[in-house]
Amino acid sequence: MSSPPATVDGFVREFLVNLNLERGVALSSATETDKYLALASTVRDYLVARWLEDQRMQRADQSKAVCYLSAEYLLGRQLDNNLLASGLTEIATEALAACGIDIDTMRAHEVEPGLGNGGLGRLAACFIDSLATLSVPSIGYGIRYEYGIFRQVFRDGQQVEKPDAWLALGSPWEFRHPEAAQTVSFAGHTETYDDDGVLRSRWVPAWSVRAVPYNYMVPGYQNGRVNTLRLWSAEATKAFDLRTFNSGDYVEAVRAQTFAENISKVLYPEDSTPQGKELRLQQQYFFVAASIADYMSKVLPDDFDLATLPDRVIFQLNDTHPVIAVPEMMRVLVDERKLDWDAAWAITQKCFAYTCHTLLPEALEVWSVDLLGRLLPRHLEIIYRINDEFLLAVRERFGDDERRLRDMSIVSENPASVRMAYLATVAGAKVNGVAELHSQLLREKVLHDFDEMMPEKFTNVTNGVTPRRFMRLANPELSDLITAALGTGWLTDLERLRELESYAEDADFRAAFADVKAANKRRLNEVLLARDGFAIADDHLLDVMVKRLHEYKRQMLKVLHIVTLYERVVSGRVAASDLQPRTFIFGAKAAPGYAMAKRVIHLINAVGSVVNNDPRLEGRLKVVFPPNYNVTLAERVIPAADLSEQISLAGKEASGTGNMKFALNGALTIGTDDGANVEIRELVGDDNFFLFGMSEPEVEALWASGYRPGEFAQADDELRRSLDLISSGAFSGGDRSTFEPIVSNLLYDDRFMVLADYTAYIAAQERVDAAYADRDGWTRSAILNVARTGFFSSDRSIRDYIDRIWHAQPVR
Ligand code: 9GP
Repeated sequence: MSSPPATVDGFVREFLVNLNLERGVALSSATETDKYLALASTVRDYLVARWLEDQRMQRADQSKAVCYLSAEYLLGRQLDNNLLASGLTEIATEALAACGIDIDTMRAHEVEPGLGNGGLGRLAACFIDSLATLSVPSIGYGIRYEYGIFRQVFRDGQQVEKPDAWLALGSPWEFRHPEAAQTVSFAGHTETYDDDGVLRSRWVPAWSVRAVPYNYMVPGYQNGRVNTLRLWSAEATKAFDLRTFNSGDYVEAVRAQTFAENISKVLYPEDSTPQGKELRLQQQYFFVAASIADYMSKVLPDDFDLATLPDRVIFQLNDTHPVIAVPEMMRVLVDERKLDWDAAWAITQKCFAYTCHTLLPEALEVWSVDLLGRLLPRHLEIIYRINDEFLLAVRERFGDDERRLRDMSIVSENPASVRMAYLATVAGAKVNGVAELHSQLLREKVLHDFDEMMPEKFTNVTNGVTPRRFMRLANPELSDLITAALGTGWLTDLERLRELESYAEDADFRAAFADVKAANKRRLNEVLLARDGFAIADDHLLDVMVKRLHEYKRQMLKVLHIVTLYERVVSGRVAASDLQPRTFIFGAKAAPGYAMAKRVIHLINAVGSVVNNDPRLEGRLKVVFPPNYNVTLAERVIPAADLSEQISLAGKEASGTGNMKFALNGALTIGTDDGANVEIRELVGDDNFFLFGMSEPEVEALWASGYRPGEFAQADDELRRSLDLISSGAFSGGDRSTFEPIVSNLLYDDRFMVLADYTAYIAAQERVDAAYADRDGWTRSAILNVARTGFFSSDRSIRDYIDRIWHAQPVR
């Protein structure tokens, strides 16, 4: 099969064929949706020949493949990315113009698939882009949620969640493959049986669903490679239970169908605490069981020697969500393929590797033995056996150290539960954290006993982001400026940005760089005006905090900064004219069940409406909080930012990836020594980064000595005034109760120690103001941020995974 001719005429022809034959409409009567869908089909047509060829090669090829198992992929819009990857952007723009269509309206028409919560899901999307760009044989496996991350709207300043019906207009980038469906079973019981003299166990499940795959193309950047993302959708095994239906009980028949389909109905909108437990475990098992069965049946020939499986595949576990794949692999090898336990375990231990993405204990998933036993009884048996054998090994190594045996046990008591991170650590060939500090803390704290026993398993791979989406597509003007300076090639070799260092000393380049930033602010304004009806002033420092709303990320510290500036002016201690004009942009979704996070959203909006409308500020401070922060909005906000807020409590943010995107787009960071901030600061230098706050050891020491937040409020007048102002009802129409829970939490509880870092944060913000007053100096620092952060390309992360964990090879 060959692709249509890569010319404007060829593209026009293909587009019209798709519009006429697939959509069944003429150009003159086509709606925007018709045109968008025909355009997407056209782009697909150009990619499909390569895709089929790559699939064929991957099947035929003996080289090792990476199966990336992730419950989330936060893909962002596809059209522009696929045009860029296939080198068709210009041709498509001209071809559409010839048909009287503006490509920007097509871009705007696309609904992004929000199949992830935040950083973890976006990282998975960056990684599959890099895997394709580096020509690594790989497949991404996940879930095709019918509803992605909820759409956030604000009502009276408070978050309201709306369903995200991203499939409503059709989904032109996917290919449904019912013929490749797998059956995934649940519940029931286990039994032993005599298999030709060998006593074996087997699982007799109670019910099953069909897992139907949808394939997405993942094109590499202009290298002709197209990998696959395979997302599973749950369907009832028989669409309608005919017998029940014929007997007249169609309600019951439909109920069965709904029950099955629920499994892939909705992305769990939780960032770091597992909830909705049973359905979530169903989702996890559903997609990993389907993926393993898919891989084993599609790729491996019938006579395959399973002992060599580790030479053919590595399953990368993206956080604990897919870890149930470990006992599933054991079940397949032992129960279905009839391997003995030791042989199966030796294979399994080489076929998995585990990435941990958190340090928060509540984000390390734990499943109750009761639930596991009900839903996956055979898997529970297998986990018990893995644990028994592991504890024997611990005993062999450390003797009867009861503390160690208790703390390292995969199955914990009271309440009886399975620690999935421990299971992954015991089973995985490698365990990695996602930034240097995070990996170090994993070894020293969260998984310390495991590190003592098997230090060779632990490694680090610092996260990265794809420069194709987050520089070339999000910031075309900066990309053009860089290309004018360095020539092409830097988008796939991001360390080349180093060559920009000398340009930081070139006044013309600095002026051009500043012009790009100004243009990006105008581009952001276009979006904000259209979307939310407001815009930011040109001369304001743009101070941005966009990420999930979580107490550990400390949006409250940012709020206290704003309230402090406001209080200084309204109390008359500072003249408004002495303020550095600033616009604060927030973007954040809170998990629907996370009350404190939702209160903070309410407070940000409330502070915004007071600050934005108080004439005493003379318009010098503005707070904007566009709802529904997503990848599409990130692509506009990040390139426009001057200041990137990365202010989590040290030791709590595993890595962050937003921090990298900002630095690569020339924003300066104000940040704590946390996650990948540490590496950003080391690379850009202290002069180009605003560091503040306690280090991780200081945090630990303060916590151990007994954190008394009230003492910090006593010691800092401005902090007390700001807290008092919030408590007084100044931002809640005089009602003192609305935000009282936030203030008392900060004063009496707060695990995330906002008040302890307040004074240092305010001082650092003053350094920001002073630095911004020298605009040319600021621009120099911004250029150095871009020049020195090429390390954070996800291509480099993938190379690190290849070298340190996968030992797979690119196949060109
Ligand atoms: O919180 C981490 C974030 O710091 C990291 O950048 C991201 C990707 O590695 O993963 C997040 N973790 C989770 O979402 C849950 O573990």
